[in-house]
Amino acid sequence: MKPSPADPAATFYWGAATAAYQIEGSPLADGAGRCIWHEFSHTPGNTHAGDTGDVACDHYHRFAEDVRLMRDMGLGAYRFSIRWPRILPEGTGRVNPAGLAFYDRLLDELTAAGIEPFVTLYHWDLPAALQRRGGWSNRDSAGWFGDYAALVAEKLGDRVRSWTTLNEPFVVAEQGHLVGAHAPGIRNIYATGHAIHNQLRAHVAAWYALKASRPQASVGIALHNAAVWPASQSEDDVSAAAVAHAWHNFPLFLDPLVYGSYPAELEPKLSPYLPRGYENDMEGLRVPPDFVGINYYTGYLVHHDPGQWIGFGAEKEPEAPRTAMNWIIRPEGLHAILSEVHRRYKLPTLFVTESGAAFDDHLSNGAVHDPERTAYLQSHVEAVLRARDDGVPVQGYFVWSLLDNFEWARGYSLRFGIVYVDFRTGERIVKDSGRWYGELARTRSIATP
Ligand code: IFM
Repeated sequence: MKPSPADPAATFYWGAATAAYQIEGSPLADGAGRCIWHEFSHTPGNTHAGDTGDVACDHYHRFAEDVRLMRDMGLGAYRFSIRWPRILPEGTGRVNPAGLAFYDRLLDELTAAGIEPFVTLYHWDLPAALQRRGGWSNRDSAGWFGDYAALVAEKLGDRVRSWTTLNEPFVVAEQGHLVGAHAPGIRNIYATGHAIHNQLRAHVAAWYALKASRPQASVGIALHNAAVWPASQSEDDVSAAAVAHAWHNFPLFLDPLVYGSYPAELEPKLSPYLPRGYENDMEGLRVPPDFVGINYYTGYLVHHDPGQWIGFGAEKEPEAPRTAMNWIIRPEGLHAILSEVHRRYKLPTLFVTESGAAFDDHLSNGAVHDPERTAYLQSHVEAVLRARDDGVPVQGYFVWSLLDNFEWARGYSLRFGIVYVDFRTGERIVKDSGRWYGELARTRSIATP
């Protein structure tokens, strides 16, 4: 069902999601600056087979074709991200008009196709120039991000109602600053704590900037989630699962934004690594978002593990069904996460901003038969609809991803798309799962109470 322009909340959005660095290619075209993923992926040894986002899906040149594809599939919404250094090559200061013009054309195409844009401001491509100044470890990062948000809102905000500030700030902090498997490739627990806290401050700065420029805008944040259950009912495993949940799921960011404090289960472990005097920021962080975006892929069992700094480990579960990412398939966890977000915060709107799976796809005779992905999507959509029936105000579902794309450190070795991309020619082929999802989007309209 197409959204009603008069009342964006009166419909349920069936959409698909992407991120700039993963699909656009041409990262330095027309005056754009380097981002941290450009530098990270060009550094030998950091990504599968040395893959980079230099070409990716060439969406930078094929965006009009991609919008037509979504329109023809019947999708009502598209979640994409803006690449900060396309617009501000050094991250602050000098504006690159050609970068703005690209997103302007994309928004025009979407508007003409009747597809609702859901814009994410930050999906991991920090301007490299800002990393040289300390990146998310620098307290000034909140101001840099707020200024960028204000610029985008002013220049592009006339066609955008729904803004996501940050995508998965937990993954930025953990994979980028603790594990070092993602850009900027840091392994420092203090940098991790600073990245968590400063991204929260940046989200709030952007929230105010967007509201100042576009008072009607709906502003939220998209958060990483993996459902966890204790491996046993022992006290140790139960409390390990509570810490795991607080650490990598929505509470790490929503507790500060809604209640002005870090989750109680976590704060004793986390506080030594947060910036000194972080307590003084907490009241200012209490700015409940208009919506929360739930990114959900997997769930697992947790046991107590004193050998880990955070005190938990994952059970092996050899029999559990998995995707090509080796992630366990647990649709019931999506229902559990949505239900708990609603119970704990009572925010007006939730979206599933990412949901999907990588499988080993093959193109044969011009078709991609991917029944596992269709089954995965079907079971997760059912979990969402059950949550809605229970009264959880979920307003949309975005498949990750529209296109096969650059899967970060895993490069092009994993395919998440509902549309197959031939990376030699750039050709797009709608997979069977894409046909199934398009049919759902065209025919399944859901009224909001
Ligand atoms: O590809 C990523 C995306 O950029 C963020 N969320 C998880 C996806 C699959 O790993």
